[in-house]
Amino acid sequence: MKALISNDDGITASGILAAKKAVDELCDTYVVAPETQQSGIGHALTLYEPLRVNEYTLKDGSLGYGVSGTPTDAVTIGLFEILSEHPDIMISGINTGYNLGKAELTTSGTLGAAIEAASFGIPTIAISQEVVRDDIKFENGEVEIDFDFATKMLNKIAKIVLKKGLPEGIDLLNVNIPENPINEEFEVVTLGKRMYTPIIHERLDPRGKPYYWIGGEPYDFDEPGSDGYELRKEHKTTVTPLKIDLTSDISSLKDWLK
Ligand SMILES: [Mn+2]
Repeated sequence: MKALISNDDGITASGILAAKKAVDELCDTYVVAPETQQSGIGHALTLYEPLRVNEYTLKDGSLGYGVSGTPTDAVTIGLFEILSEHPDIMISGINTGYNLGKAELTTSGTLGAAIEAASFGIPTIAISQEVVRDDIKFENGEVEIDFDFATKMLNKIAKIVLKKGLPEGIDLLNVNIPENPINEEFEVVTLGKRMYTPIIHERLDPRGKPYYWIGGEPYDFDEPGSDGYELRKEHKTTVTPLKIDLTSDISSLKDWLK
């Protein structure tokens, strides 16, 4: 069996090796990921620049492919240039920092890569590790994070996906790993409300003109049963079933148009 592994933190990030380690015993693994930090890039596709693919020796000595673009670019090149056939599973992550709630999933590059693979019918897992320390979330390369528990949980759920595929109507899974887990179970949860209140930082450039930097403050805990609550407050490993089809209620729109 084959696994395609990508991420949005870049090919040199520690989390991608942790994902590879989780499925190395189960599959032939192919690591194809952006060369640079792409967090927040969502499902963007590069159409106006050429893309380069460079070979990297990963820290476990294996070969990886770094793509000079977005997570979606990396998955596209992985699927149609590097692999000769579709993989049995695709994994995006392990992201440094959680990916929670309705609003953030479309800006997340981790989810962008996952959605791209899932759109071809490949059973896909997006997986993210909660980190309480904000300063290391957007670091390139190696970060001081213990991914051992995340690797263990990913191995567990990947085995099920490889054996059974995903249930009918579910295109991909969004998994979040707590920093201080209380057990080794998966808690099935809904997407909660948005996780951050946007904050605009205005500063002045050396010529006195303002520039802006988007940041965010996390909301308080969400409702029980939602991903934000169960991960952040209850310290559970959460999994949300997702589908790509965003179509809403056809009949109510038809009525509304009358
Ligand atoms: Mn990221």
